[in-house]
Amino acid sequence: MVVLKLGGSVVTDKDRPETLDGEALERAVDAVAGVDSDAELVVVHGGGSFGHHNASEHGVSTTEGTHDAGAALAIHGAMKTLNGFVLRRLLERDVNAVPVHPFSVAHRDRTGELTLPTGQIRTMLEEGFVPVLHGDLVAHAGEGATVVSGDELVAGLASDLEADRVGLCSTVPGVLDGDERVIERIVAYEDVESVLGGSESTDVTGGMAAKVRALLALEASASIFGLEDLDEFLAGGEPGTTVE
Ligand code: IP8
Repeated sequence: MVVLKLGGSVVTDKDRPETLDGEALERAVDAVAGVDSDAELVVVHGGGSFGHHNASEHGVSTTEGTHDAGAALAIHGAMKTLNGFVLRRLLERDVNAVPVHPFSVAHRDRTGELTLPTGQIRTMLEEGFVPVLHGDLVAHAGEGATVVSGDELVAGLASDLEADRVGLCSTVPGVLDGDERVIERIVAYEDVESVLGGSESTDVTGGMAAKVRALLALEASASIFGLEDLDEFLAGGEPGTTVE
């Protein structure tokens, strides 16, 4: 089973609110459409220019929540709009894609720990669907609703569904060293601490340091790569940086 995250900044135009990067999105869905229809694949996409500006407008982050239903609807609605665009393009290419909206199923406890049920996703996979999740809001005990990033969903899905492989399709070709070269393999955070920063550096919003730490904690082998390498990853290759 493969979990693939399409970065929000890959498939949207991050500089313009609620605008797709049409060409990049087409390229990404073409690659997904090339996957053998028997293969089990879960897709998660981020927000990019959808969701993030609504969230910051309303002062909502992964830790600061809102109790205002209007704000919640604006943020969740933006993410659902993007999810609709992604799904439509996948369906146009005969990918059996169906939506899963985390706001309806997941929650955080008072410590911020995420619970994401996956029985429905497992059943969708068994029935031949490709579940497509997205960064979203989640109900958060004591906070109202807070943001859950696509990266956090990927980590939860990969361990719960015992994924064999995890791919993060990003705007960069991998984790870069000080000379902008792709680091091929990371087995411990200390390997990259000098380029990504110490473990005390604050990075709750999905920067590269947070991604690497989350991927190191997984059983599955994970790859971080750019859009040009998505076909290779989906064909079983290990482009970009492998985190194991
Ligand atoms: O782009 C963000 O998801 P991400 C979701 O994966 C919202 O961090 C609602 C801003």
